[in-house]
Amino acid sequence: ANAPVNITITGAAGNIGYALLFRIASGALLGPDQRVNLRLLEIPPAIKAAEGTAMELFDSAFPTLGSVDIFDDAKAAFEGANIAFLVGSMPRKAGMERADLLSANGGIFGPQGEALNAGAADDIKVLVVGNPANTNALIAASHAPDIPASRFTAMTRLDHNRALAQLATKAGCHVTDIDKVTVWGNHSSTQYPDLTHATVKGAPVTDILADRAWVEGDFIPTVAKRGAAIIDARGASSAASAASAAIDHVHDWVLGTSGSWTSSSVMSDGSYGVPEGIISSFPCTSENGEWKIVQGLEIDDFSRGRIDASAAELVEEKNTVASMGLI
Ligand code: NAX
Repeated sequence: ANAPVNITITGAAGNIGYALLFRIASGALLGPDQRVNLRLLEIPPAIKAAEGTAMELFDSAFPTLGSVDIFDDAKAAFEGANIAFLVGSMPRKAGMERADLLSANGGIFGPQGEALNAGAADDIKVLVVGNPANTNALIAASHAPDIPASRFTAMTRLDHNRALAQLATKAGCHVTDIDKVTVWGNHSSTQYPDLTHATVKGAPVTDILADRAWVEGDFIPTVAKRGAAIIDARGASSAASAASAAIDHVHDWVLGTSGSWTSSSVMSDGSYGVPEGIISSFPCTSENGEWKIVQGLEIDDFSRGRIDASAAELVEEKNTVASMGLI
């Protein structure tokens, strides 16, 4: 069998962590033949809860689970990590100023970037889930000069999956019939879920795209505001669907997208006029463990405006954290 893969999960005792750990341990991430060692990073008040989760992982007797270790120190938690899910963060709370939000996250993702730089394995792949995910990923990347920036990604796969589900309902098909959906930009309300190139069973969705009232008045806002709708319905934020999307993201990154594309927030190289040096969502394929931005897509005027607006928000976030000395 292959050597076990070391996977560090921050915020492991939180809601998403609880859903994510069991999926990883059960083999959903890397398949039934790959053993995984879990390294859980939490803050001291949540260590006891993490220990409880570790007891349940132990009790599940998963054939693919190697070990479970718990840490409250980032340097120790990232030592030897091949994959890191950065889930724990300081998301925006009611009444919180933007500057306070970004500085609190700088205090988390700066040191975590340094710890990854110091001790992670050479093939480290990082997925940032904790919000504001794209800018948190940028902060971590900027504190890890020895790790290629392409290894730091942020999660827009949940938005992508939400877009697939909405389109499948509209088109009366299954999500597996759909291809070439893209989420562009920031994991925020400015994100642009784009159906311009989408196909159902290989055919373009021309009629659906012509229904601008549905695309602009229903589809885009439903996808972009789905997080709030879930909170409204459940009384708690998306957890299992977020964990599932995190699994999809890393699964496809490691094992490849085989012919199809997905949405991943990666370091911009200037493709599609998105400024270099921000971590923005693009249509991406993965081969041999490397994301590649799909090239050559035609961008119409409507898409241009939406992509530019979301990229502008990311540039503004970048400028704010730069002015605070966080990157
Ligand atoms: P919870 O509050 O349930 O869990 C967060 C956990 O992180 C807590 O156990 C906390 O102790 C831990 N934590 C805080 N600071 C830490 C640090 N410095 N090191 C290690 N652990 C730390 O939140 P949950 O519902 O699990 O959501 C986690 C994050 O995902 C939030 O930031 C949330 O906004 C974000 N989301 C991102 C999504 C995306 O699509 N990118 C969607 C779902 C979710 O909203």
